[in-house]
Amino acid sequence: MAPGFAAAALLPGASFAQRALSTDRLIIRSGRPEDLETPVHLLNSWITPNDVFFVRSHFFTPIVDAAPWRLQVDGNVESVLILTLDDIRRMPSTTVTATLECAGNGRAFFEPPVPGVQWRKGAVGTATWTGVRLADVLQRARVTASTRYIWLDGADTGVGAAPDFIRSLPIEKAMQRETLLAYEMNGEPLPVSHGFPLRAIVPGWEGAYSVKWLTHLQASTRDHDGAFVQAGYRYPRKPVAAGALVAVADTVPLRDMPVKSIITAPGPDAVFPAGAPLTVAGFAWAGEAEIARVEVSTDGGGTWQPAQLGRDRARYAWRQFAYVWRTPAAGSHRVLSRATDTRGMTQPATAAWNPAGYVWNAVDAVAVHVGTAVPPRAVDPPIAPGGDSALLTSRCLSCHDVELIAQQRLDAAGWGREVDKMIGWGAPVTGGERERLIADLVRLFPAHRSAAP
Ligand code: HEC
Ligand SMILES: Nc1nc2c(c(=O)[nH]1)N[C@H]1C(S)=C(S)[C@@H](COP(=O)(O)O)O[C@H]1N2
Ligand SMILES: [Mo]
Repeated sequence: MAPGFAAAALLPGASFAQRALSTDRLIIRSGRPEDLETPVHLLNSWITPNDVFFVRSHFFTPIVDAAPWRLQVDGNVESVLILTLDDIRRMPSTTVTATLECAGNGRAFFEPPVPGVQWRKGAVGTATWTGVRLADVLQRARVTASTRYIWLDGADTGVGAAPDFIRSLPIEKAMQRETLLAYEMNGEPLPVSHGFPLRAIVPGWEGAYSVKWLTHLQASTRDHDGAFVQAGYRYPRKPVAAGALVAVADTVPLRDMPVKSIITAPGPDAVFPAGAPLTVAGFAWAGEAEIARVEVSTDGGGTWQPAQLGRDRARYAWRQFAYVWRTPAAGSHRVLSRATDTRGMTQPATAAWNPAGYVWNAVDAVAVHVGTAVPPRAVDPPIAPGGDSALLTSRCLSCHDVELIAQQRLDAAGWGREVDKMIGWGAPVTGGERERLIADLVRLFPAHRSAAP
């Protein structure tokens, strides 16, 4: 039986979609589970439309029927709450425009490569979210004074022996006015891929706090002990050497996101006629801080000019920026953007390497060609350079598609760690097969490729 169906059996009232969002406009990093990236040319408005908003889902997308669905609020509370969607819609509603970015956005740019979805620039978007304040729900349940964390769980369940996706939100952030349980995204009911019928929105913090398909909130005096709190979404306490292995004890949970900007136009390797002005545009955001300024360099970082910031703004939303380059000379140029936030932090020239490839926030750069053809580039070898592996087909493709494997850029040691992780999560690999499988992975998906475009 396909794992999707086994998982569905565990959760009455939910079925699991093979792929809930049918779109040919997003970059499919993984079709099953759904990891879909927005190509930068579609990031061209302050609000990102629902049908092009990136999707990041660890497991199969649950299709929840709104009628039997309930949100249960329990744990360290004086009155356990069980709310229907109508109960929630009858509470006072709040609307917040907030940017959501996956902690792994930009992972593909880290060297040496790190395992995980190889996002480039587009695991980020901004939407207007409508729902109720999480604080209002917690007050209704009369959360007791000793509560320090709210555990958030959704209707998705881990495949195989992989752990459930449960996140733990510190009570101070849970009580903030802008922290929502949202049922609408850009004025429409939440799309299935974005968490229908109810999701958390935790503005300013990395995306994984914004738990989708919410079913259960639990107030607790302690942090949750599951893998998505104690192992995932953590960042080294101190800078580490590139490529180092870091013990969990030397990490802290990721929360707020640092200052960052991306150039969305021109796209990579765009060609322009000589003699015409050229607009460099994009977005900048800074977690819980605001953007103070964005600068653009058209000479590879030698000099910087201020960009104009767009008028649209909200406390936790990105700012659009634009810079008109009036007199680009003929030739190829490296155009950069660099944002500074109200905390005084500026994007670094290169992001600090960390084993999970989180928070890539280096100054952004695109190559622009004026009055000239795109210079020929070395062509990367194709993702799957032919060949086959019966072992891979039979042992690795029951829980996810091959693309999640093919996009990695790992060496034998890196593949060994991945295979061991998958065995831990239930991949049926016997001792004798392990080495053959690693050899197949190294042969089929060589490490020394640049990340997929
Ligand atoms: C029992 C289910 C299961 C099997 C079988 C399985 N995987 Fe996975 N795999 C997962 C899950 C769950 C994820 C994580 C999905 C996520 O977090 O987005 C994952 C993710 C991955 C990733 C992405 C990087 C990462 O660590 O998140 C790679 C690479 C991968 N698997 C390789 C393999 C290989 C190679 C095999 C065969 C040995 C395999 N998988 C078999 C469940 C499985
Ligand atoms: N239940 C559940 N919620 C989840 C996830 C998930 O896998 N399961 N992924 C998280 C991550 S890692 C991110 S970045 C955001 C992405 O939200 P989106 O898919 O609406 O863009 O959802 C978060 N909420
Ligand atoms: Mo994420």
